[in-house]
Amino acid sequence: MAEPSTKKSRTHPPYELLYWPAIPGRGEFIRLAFEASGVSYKDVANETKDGIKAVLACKADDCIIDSDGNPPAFAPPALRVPGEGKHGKTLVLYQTPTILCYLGDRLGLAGEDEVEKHWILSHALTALDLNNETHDTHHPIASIQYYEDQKPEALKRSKDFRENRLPKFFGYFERVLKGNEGQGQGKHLVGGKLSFADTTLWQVLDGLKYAFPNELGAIEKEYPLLFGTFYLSVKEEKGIKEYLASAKRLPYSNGVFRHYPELDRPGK
Ligand SMILES: N[C@@H](CCC(=O)N[C@@H](CS)C(=O)NCC(=O)O)C(=O)O
Repeated sequence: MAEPSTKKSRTHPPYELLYWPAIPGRGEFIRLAFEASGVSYKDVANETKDGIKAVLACKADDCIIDSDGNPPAFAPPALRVPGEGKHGKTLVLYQTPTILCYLGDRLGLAGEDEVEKHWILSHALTALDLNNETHDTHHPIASIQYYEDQKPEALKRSKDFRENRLPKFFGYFERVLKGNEGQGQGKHLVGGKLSFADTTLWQVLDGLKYAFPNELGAIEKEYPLLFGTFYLSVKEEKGIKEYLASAKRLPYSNGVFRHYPELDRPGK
C-alpha cells in the first residue's frame, strides 16, 4: 500500500467525502476544511469511477438503516469515516454543519475553547444561511423546476436579495470581523487562527462574486474588512492557496452559485 503523503494524514482515519461530482456545491465547504488543514481525504464521486453510486446509496429512498447502523443521509454532502462508527464500524454523517463540526474538532479548525467553538458554529451556520438564500434567488419557487420556469419570481427575489439581504449579511460579518480585530486582524471571524467559519464564509463570498459580479463590484468597498482583508487573506492561507490553483478546485456552473446576468445589478 502507498505511504500516506503527509504526517498528518497518518494520524487520521481515511476520510471519504460523498458529494455530487463535477460541481463545487456544498461539498466545497468540506473540501476547504480538509485542504486548509492539510489532511487527506477521498472525494469519492470525483476520484473513483463508480463513486456516484456511493453518493446515491447513502441517500437511497428505500434505506432505513445502513449495514453499519447509520441512518440514511437526507441529501449530500455526507462524510464516511471507516472505523469511527458504532462498534468500530463505518460512521456516516450528513448535514454540512454537522460534518464541519465533527471535522473542526479533529482538524484544528474549531477554535481554542468551548466558547470559540460555539461562535464558530454560529458564524458557519449564518454563512450557510446566506448560501441557501443565494440558491433561492434562482430557484425561489421549487428546486425541482427549471430556473426558466420561475424566472419572474427569480427576478423579484434577486432584487430583494441584492438590495436587502446582501447588505444585512455583509454588514453583520463586517461587524464580527471588527469586534475580533484585536486577535483576528480582520483575517478571522473568531480568535486568532483559521476556523471552518472562515473557510465557509470565504466560499460563500467567492461564489457570490461569481454569481453577482456587478452587485459585488459596486458594494464591496462598503465592507473594507470583509472584502479588503478577510476575503483576500483566507485565499492566501496555506493549503487553500495551493488548492485554489489546482485542478481539484472545480469551476462554478449549475450549482448554488450561478451567473444569470439578468439577476445581477444592471450593468452600465
Ligand atoms: N442542509 C443540508 C442541505 C443539503 C442539500 O440541499 N444538498 C443538495 C446538494 S448541495 C442536494 O443534493 N439536495 C437534494 C434534495 O434536497 O433533495 C446541508 O447543508 O448539507
